[in-house]
Amino acid sequence: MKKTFLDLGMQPLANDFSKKYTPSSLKLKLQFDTKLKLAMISTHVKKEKMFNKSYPYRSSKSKLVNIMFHNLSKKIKKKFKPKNILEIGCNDGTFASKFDKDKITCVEPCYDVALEARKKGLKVYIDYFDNLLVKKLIKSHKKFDLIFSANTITHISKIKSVFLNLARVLDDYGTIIIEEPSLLETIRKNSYDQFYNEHIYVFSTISLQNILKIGGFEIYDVENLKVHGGSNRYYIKKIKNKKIKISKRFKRNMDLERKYGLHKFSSYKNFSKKVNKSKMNLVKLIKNLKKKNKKIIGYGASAKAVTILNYCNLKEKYFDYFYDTTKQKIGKFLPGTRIKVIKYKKLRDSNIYVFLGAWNFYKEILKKEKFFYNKRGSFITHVPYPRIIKK
Ligand code: JHZ
Repeated sequence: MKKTFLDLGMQPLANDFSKKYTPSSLKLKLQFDTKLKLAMISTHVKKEKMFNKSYPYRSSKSKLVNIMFHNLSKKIKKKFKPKNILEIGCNDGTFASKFDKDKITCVEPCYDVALEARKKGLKVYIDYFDNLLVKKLIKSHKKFDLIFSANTITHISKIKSVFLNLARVLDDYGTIIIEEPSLLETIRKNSYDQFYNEHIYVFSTISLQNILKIGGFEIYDVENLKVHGGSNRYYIKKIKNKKIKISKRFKRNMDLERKYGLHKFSSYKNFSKKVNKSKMNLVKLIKNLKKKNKKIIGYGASAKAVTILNYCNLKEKYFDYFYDTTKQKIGKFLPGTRIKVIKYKKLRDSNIYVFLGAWNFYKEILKKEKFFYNKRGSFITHVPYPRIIKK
């Protein structure tokens, strides 16, 4: 049974950056599946509408993501010594390019992004990871001994079939490593903006373990990561593979999540109350600044920022523009608003207020904007509660 716990109102497709104004036409509610203990969105958009030629997100844009992938690739080479790797959702090849090109096969459905990965010399199937592609992979490849996927599995609606397919292409003694936003961190940070049309699910260790059982898998280790506002890196094996032991870290994560009540609907109702309060306080903060004629801009036209602005109905009346470094977003409207995304310039004017659309890269941004911060320029964030940050 699915029980609704939060209504995020009308939302646009969070990555639908366009030169034309696109209204928010998607009803977005958050639900809890009482059987799988899984948090998810209520309306699932067709994958072709979300992940296509014009998809703007590029993983290479963040220094932190680059460093994390570099460190992980070193660890994988040392610990697993993989001979045949599959990456699902390789984006522009930021992770895959850290490996020998003949050892890794990639899957990426967004055409332009996939071409960028191919330009790096990678073997990329421009396809969705579905039954058809899995048939192709089985025909032309040996089974994979390591499968990696970052921020992709939660984007696939047919979650059970994903793991059934993974069971078909993974060697019996192989490992799957997936990175996804952490539900526990989402709740702790009150970062409700982790839920939008692309994030169909936000996993807890508890819910992922329940889903995995369906494909004959189990988690054997979990690492907590700071990236993307708090993510988990799950290490997964086939249940029948008894060579690998279940780590203490996995058990600790499960215990902590139970302590926070992630297996109980009442916890989601509490989260919902906190989110409503956060919305009220952010709206108040922004409106007060506007009453004082302050200029407010956004920094980082992230999918998360789109979700916040649409949920709080804080649009062009309040924000002059959003800065972003992504070529594919510049000159376009932030989805569901008439706020223009413009090419990023170093912050100079310390009288303006800068809303952190990319709050998850706060440390990286602070380093870049030392001048602004040292001149007592003001940032605004909603995480973990709405406030102004200044030196
Ligand atoms: P960022 C995307 O979400 C979409 P988003 C996707 N669904 C997902 O799961 C995660 O990524 C992984 C810009 N920026 O990474 C770049 C600057 O301009 O938080 C991005 O447009 N200057 C696949 O969109 C945006 O901010 C900077 O200094 O929520 C950040 O988006 C930095 C650091 C970023 O992901």
